[in-house]
This record gives sequence, structure tokens and C-alpha cells, in this order.
Amino acid sequence: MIRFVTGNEGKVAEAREYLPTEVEQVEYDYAEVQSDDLETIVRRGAREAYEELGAESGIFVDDTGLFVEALDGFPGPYSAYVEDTLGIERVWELVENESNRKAAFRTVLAYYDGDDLVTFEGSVRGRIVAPRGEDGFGYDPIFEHDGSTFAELSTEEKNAISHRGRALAAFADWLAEQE
Ligand code: ITT
Ligand code: NA
Repeated sequence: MIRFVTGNEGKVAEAREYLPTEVEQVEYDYAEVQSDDLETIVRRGAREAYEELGAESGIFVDDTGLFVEALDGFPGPYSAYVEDTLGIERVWELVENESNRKAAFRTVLAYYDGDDLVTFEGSVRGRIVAPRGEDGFGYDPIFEHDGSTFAELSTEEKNAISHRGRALAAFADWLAEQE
């Protein structure tokens, strides 16, 4: 069993589909300094959560951002705040009149078991479109890759190509090597 420290159930569903081991969701608010990059946030978060929650199993955290080219990488590390305040419809409106609508999702995971502190990352390129689709979560309805938005894909289909799926694949490989 490993623990996933997150308040985001969409992330947990994706991790459960991918990882070979049991994943327990734990809600704990580790410090996220918004000016920091994803890697710094997760390294610090995994260590802090492990020290706070105890050593019964390894712990991982996931920090993700949507980086829009025409907006110089915004919302990036501010993605959660921007989803809560502006909402994804208004992010689409910010990009609607740009000729360049390219964007990328990037995820960094950090795992800590009291011994190893390891990170895994994944990214995927796509473009920002008007919202479509009912599945997924967060920015999925406005992120299109290969003709479909991520909200038009099943969890399995999204994992096969997504930022988080790639990071989880690297994490799963590493876990398998530890056995
Ligand atoms: P935790 O920090 O508790 O894990 P969070 O939702 O705050 O949950 P992030 O800071 O990593 O997680 O997420 C940044 C934002 O990006 C947030 O609004 C998420 O809903 C969104 N997001 C994360 N992964 C996503 C994905 O795979 N598809 C679409 N949106 C995603
Ligand atoms: Na967060």
C-alpha cells in the first residue's frame, strides 16, 4: 500500500487505474509556495507529508500545471488558483482570440518512504479549445490532443497519453524495480 496525498479525486482515480499497488488517498495540506516550480513543490510536499503523517508506508504527491504558450506559460504553477477563481471557461476566453493556442500539461510526482526521495515527470502537448466533453476533471474540457479533449476520453484512454499517465508509468516502473 502507498499513500497519495491529494484533495483531488480525479488524480486518485487515475493513479488507481495505473499503479500495481493499493493507493490510499490522504488529505493533508502541505505547503505550496506558488512562486516555486512543480519539482520544488512536490519534493518538499512529499517529505513534509511523510514526516507529519507517519512512516507506515511510502507517500507520494502530484503537482500539475497547464502552461499556455500565448500567455507566457500562465496559469502554470497558479493553475489550481486560476481554476477556482476565473474558471476554465474564462481561461478559454483569454486564449480564444490568439492565433497560437498551443498548451502543455506537466505533472511532477514525488515519492518518499523515509529513505528514497524520487521524482517522476510527464508532459503532453495540445491546444486550448472551447469546452467539450463530460469526463475527466479540471482543465480537461478545454485541452485538446489529437482531435479529442481530455474530457472526451475514458480514464484509461487519458492515462495512455497524458502528462500524469507518463509520470505514473515511470513511477510504476521504479516501484517494480524495488521489489
Ligand atoms: P492537490 O494539490 O491536492 O493534489 P489540486 O487539484 O490542487 O490537488 P494541482 O495543484 O496539481 O492539484 O492542480 C492544478 C490545477 O490543474 C487544478 O485546478 C487541477 O484541477 C488541474 N489539473 C490537475 N491535473 C489535471 C488533469 O489531469 N487534467 C485537467 N486538469 C488538471
Ligand atoms: Na494543489
